[in-house]
Amino acid sequence: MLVYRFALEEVNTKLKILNEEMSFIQHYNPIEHLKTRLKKPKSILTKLERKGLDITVDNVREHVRDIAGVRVTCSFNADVYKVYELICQQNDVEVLEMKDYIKHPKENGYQSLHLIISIPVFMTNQTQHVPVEIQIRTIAMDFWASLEHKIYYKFKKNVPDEIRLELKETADTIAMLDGRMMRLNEKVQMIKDQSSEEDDLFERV
Ligand code: 0O2
Repeated sequence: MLVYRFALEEVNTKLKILNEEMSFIQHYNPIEHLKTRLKKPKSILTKLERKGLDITVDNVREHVRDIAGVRVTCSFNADVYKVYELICQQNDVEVLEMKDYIKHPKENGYQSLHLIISIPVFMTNQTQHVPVEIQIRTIAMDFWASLEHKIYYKFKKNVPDEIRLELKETADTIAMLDGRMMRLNEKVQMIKDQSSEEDDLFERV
């Protein structure tokens, strides 16, 4: 598990640096919050069983690519894609897989951008390329996802239809709210840009 912990720390530091650099240079930070987790051994075994695979080290390495997980929350969906772009631009990162549940939401309403990346971990006598799962979503959708996850496990995956429907409706409301907040932010940005252009003009006159 050690190598996964190292990979997790590397990705966490990388994302923190990118965010702080953007905040310093552009006075804007796309990441609101970062959270890391290492998958528990029991959950790793459950995942292998779910996939119908034998419990071997090779199968874990090849088929369980979310042992190291990072969750990134952003204010707006535009920031989610900005973070994705920043990750893709990193020379030492290879994006192995991307699932866009924002453009293609899941049936239950879940919206999030999922990446599996590979990052090199340099140790004393070897370099290992370690997979890390990165989930990027809005704060509002993260709130929904954490409640939905709890409900899913509370009902042992058999969520009653009435609750399933209500969850879908709340996910749709959140998607609508995310859209409105993003448009509002764009409007504010436009007004700010216009007023700074007017200030410039006034100074030159
Ligand atoms: P846990 O307990 O959170 O780790 P794969 O990993 O590719 O074999 P899958 O399900 O095809 O499996 O990958 P996907 O769709 O990218 O989902 C990976 C993770 O995203 C899940 O991990 C969840 O954490 C989260 N996720 C996916 N769908 C939903 C959803 O509908 N609701 C919520 N709340 N979270 C979701 P695990 O291993 O399933 O679970």
